Amino acid sequence: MAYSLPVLPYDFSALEPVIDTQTMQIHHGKHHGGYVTNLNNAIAGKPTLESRTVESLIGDLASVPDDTRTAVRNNGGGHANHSMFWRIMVPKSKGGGGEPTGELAMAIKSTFGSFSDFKARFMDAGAKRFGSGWTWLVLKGGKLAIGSTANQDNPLMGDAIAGFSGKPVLGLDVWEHAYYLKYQNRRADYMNAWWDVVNWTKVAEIYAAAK
Ligand code: MN3
Repeated sequence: MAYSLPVLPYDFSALEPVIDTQTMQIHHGKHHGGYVTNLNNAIAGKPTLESRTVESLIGDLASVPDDTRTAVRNNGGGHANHSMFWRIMVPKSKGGGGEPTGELAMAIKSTFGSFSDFKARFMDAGAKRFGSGWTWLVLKGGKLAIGSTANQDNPLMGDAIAGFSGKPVLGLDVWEHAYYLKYQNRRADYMNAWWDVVNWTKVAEIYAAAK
């Protein structure tokens, strides 16, 4: 199998009370697991696709054969998005939450005015995403930008496909499957609570690598 489900870097219960244990189990095992299985099935027997990174696949969907492209878009996007999502979170007791420091903090301040202005804009993009999707902080042309995508689209897919582009620095899953068991229809409450488990150390690493 070309792709595999990454092991979570913490226990299923570690992000309580922000994200409940059952949501983590279903989200990781069933949802992300399903994207991995379906991606592998879609590209099985196509060695030129199987040998590529998922970022390379979704970043160049035009190179994927017509009969496979939609499956790679949805499931490759799902695999890439969730692989990042797990990594950029950490339990509050192990350093989650707070504010970024260093270069990333300076870039956020110079782009959005303040950390709280950045958070408000990021959550506004998530609130306005109708149905299922993601809200993103990306690096584009050397600058930070906020936007959202539908379904499992990723900014690496480009504007023509995803409607928003850039290198992802931070992504928040706003599909109902990410929050419904605990928050029901209250997406805003989920987004507000989520900041307590953001791993800014990891996000700063991703930002540095994107630059
Ligand atoms: Mn999800």
